Amino acid sequence: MGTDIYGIYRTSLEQVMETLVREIRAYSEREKARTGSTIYEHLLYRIKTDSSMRGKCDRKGLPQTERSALYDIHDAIGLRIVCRFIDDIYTNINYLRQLPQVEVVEEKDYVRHAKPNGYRSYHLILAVTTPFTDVLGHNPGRYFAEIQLRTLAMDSWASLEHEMKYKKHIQNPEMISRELKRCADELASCDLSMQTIRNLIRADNTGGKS
Ligand code: 0O2
Repeated sequence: MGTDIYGIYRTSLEQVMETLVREIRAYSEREKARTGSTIYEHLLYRIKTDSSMRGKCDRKGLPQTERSALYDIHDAIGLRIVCRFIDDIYTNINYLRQLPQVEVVEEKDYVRHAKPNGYRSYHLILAVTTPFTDVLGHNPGRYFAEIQLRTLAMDSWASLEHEMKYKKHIQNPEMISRELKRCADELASCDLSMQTIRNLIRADNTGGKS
């Protein structure tokens, strides 16, 4: 067995991830108490495996070092917030932006600007300031985390598409890509309809009270 690419920083990585998870869960609990509904359906998180990180270093032409894994590559820590409605994605993002010790260093809005294959998701790269040393030897340190935010529909599509990408014996890849894109667009249309329905219900409820 080789050495762990994260070396002595693995425990710190885990602590940073656990802190983010705790903050996001606490926010969801507060929102539930305030509004009666949760702000996301699932919260998933992982440290990228040693072999997957080594593979990513190779693909990017980087040496398999701690510095590549923790400084040049930004998704050693990955969280996925799966929401029921599109608006909830942006509500969660606004919350993440105002967290102390957190800076958004990169973002990609594949929700409003889907990838050509139909992939939809909002990606944020956060730099988290920590009371412990980072791979550059700085203290306070900076650790990166990638947060992916998507709806349940976008998430189910991405899981299936990801699985199919690894099936090497697809007979008609052009047709499959076209069909996957069509499904992604149909699901996006459903997401918009569900959002509209929720807005209508909320407007009715507000109207009833005034
Ligand atoms: P894994 O194993 O899921 O972590 P970079 O992250 O810098 O290498 P890129 O492409 O600029 O590359 O980043 P981007 O677009 O933000 O995508 C990062 C992650 O989003 C990917 O991580 C996937 O998890 C997911 N993703 C992006 N595009 C697609 C897509 O078309 N289909 C699916 N199913 N997922 C996608 P990794 O590192 O590739 O893999």
